[in-house]
Amino acid sequence: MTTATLPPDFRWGFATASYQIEGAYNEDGRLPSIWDTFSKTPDKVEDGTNGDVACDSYHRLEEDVALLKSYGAQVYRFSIAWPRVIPLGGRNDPINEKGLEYYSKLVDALLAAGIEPVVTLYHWDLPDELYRRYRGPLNKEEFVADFTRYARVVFDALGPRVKKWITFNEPWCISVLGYNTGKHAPGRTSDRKLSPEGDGSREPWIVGHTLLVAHGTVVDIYRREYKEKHGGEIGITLNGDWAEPWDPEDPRDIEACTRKIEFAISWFADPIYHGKYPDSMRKQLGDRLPTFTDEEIALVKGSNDFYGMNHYCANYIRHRDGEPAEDDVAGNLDHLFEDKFGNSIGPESNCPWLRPHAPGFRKLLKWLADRYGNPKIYVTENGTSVKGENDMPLDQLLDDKFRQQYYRDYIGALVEAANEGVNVKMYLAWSLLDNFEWSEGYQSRFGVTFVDYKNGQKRIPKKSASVVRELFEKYIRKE
Ligand code: GBH
Repeated sequence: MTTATLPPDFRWGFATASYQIEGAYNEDGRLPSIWDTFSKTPDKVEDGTNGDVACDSYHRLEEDVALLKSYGAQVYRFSIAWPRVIPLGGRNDPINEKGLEYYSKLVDALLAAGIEPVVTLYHWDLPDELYRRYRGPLNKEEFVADFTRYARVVFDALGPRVKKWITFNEPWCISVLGYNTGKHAPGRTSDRKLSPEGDGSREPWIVGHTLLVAHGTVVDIYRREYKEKHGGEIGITLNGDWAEPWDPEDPRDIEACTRKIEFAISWFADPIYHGKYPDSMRKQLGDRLPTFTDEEIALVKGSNDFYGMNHYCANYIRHRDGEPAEDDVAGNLDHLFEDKFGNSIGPESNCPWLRPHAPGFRKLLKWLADRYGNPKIYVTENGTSVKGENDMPLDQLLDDKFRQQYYRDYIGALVEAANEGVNVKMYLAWSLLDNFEWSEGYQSRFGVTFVDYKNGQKRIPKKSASVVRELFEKYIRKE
């Protein structure tokens, strides 16, 4: 057991996202997002489900806040559904006061319960109309202008009460899953069996660029017009997992590990902290990777008050020989679960991509601190699904030993990183509730709370909820 501790100002809690929990897909003026459309397209979601009802959180605001309070959470991260607030999405389209009211009530209820809200502006539910009009972030000028107006509307409505803002959740996922593999909305890819439109070799880089410029633009507005009077801070959340070399003796695999993290994380973090895209990406992608104008990079560089970190797992990485494929987004390498000697990176979860490997969390925190000048880090997501959880008898499901161990190991690794000087100040477990797990539907559960979808979305705490609490009560110093 580690003896290291976390500073008294460290905060912890839970995270969710609008489309994954809210339901009420057509109520009080909400119009479809690209996820409504995508999930209702045959074969896009594994179990054929969607977010029409999800956890019904739109109708269970008080219940969810009470649940958070009962868990001892200090912070709750949720996202705002743009199509609730501006149903058509655009800068000249009407604002839906009813939509804003829901979030306003949620913020009030959290504050009354002594829980700090952390608000994500965009967790993937783009108004469908903006996709129809101009293909969303593929159109930089339109998207930046519309996102900017949306952000202002939200800052005006919630600003003084909300002190922590996240512009985008995981621009990598938005770009790559939405515009290269097509596994997420809007499902664009070069594979014509999957999508009638799309160019996976160009579009993800354009989309990523748009998201960076939109982030930088909104941060600039926040800092100039809101920061002083609202006293808050703003950043972006990036996903990124750890990489271990397949052959620890092969310098090409070691280099591939760095490249893998650069393609996943530094794609966005380098422009924000260093003012340029990574050399490894420029080298592989040439002019398919856009360039920043002077004006753009002035907005993007230095645009994080904190680094939002989503982290789940690790892979062994093996370099590939030869030229990368045109639509390669990973840096010409393979992601593996076993190394050269047959060692496994970690046990199976319920997600084909997720195998816990807690030492990678400490290593990645350190890597980020070293590369980006020890920024203030908020861990905005970390958690796991459990293999077969959906089919377990309830008592076994509620005593979620695999998830409890995951949190012990990962929160332990976080504490070690903090002890080594990494400036990490917040930790949010993913997720408060079992919820709509995107293209995996409801088969994979990430909650510390069981949601009984067959029984009116009834919530029942899993044991991991109290484990997370006990860990932070043990680790956070009192003074
Ligand atoms: C997060 O993404 C999301 O922010 C959250 O909404 C989600 O519920 C949570 O994770 C759990 O999944 O199989 O090749 O398509 C985590 C980062 C990166 C994890 C992409 C899944 C899929 C790779 N994600 N990855 S692939």
